Amino acid sequence: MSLIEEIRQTVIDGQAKLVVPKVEQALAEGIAPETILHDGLISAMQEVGRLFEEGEYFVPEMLIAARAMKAALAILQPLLVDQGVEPLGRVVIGTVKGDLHDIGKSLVAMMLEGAGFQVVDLGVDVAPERFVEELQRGADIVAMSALLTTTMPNMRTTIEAIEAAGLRNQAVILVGGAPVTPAYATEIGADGYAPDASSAVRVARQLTGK
Ligand code: B1M
Repeated sequence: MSLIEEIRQTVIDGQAKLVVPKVEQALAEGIAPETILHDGLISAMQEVGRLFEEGEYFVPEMLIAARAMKAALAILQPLLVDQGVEPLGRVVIGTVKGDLHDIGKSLVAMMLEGAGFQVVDLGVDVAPERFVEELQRGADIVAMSALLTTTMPNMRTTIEAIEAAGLRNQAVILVGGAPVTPAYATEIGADGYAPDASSAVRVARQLTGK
């Protein structure tokens, strides 16, 4: 088994303590952080999702796999995020109300930061009023993530709350997350959609002209 495959398997098995030295070893061997991220970590979470769908994994297994993924991400973060760049704009990001999935959202936040945006991460289960409150402090982009078909409608509710507060023209709205589609983004009145964290940077730059 290659080192990347070992990292992937360690995340699937939820062994947070084992994954950390393996990621450090991979970096020491000169494997690119992006390769570790995509082929090791993200690929592992896809497999965890498949095991959950097939009834082999339950919520506790998903949770410990997520912990292992986060432990590994903490090592990669400084390498994926450039330091000391002049901010391209301010982004307010969060996972919408009712949704506790934070890994994808945190990756998007990390990549945007890496590209030079100033990022305010509101966390998970973010109520529409919290997005509005933070937008009132000034932002160029409101970025929303949803991983559940049941919480996707809260993106629309948040956009409606932003409109009701008279702030719709202050910032562009970017949405994403596994169940979200470009058609859904258009339907709810978002300005942009991105399927993954690196596209989120591209779309954010396009939307803000940076
Ligand atoms: Co949950 N879960 N989960 N879960 N979970 C999914 C999402 C699911 C697809 C699993 C499955 O059935 N195959 C399924 C959703 C089904 C659906 O709605 N269609 C599901 C379910 C059902 C649930 C519960 C309801 C289970 C239950 O309790 N019965 C429950 C809900 C809790 C809640 O939120 N209220 C639940 C709970 C959990 C845990 C807490 C145990 C844990 C999350 C821990 C954590 O985040 N701290 C968890 C996990 C780990 C998953 C899976 C396995 C992995 C998610 C993940 O981290 N992926 C997931 C299955 C899967 O995704 N294959 C699953 C890795 C991450 C890098 O990818 O988040 O997709 P992702 O982000 C990507 C893109 O989507 C995109 O870029 C990211 C990076 O490339 N992206 C954006 C994301 N946000 C973006 C925003 C953007 C742009 C791009 O712009 C702003």
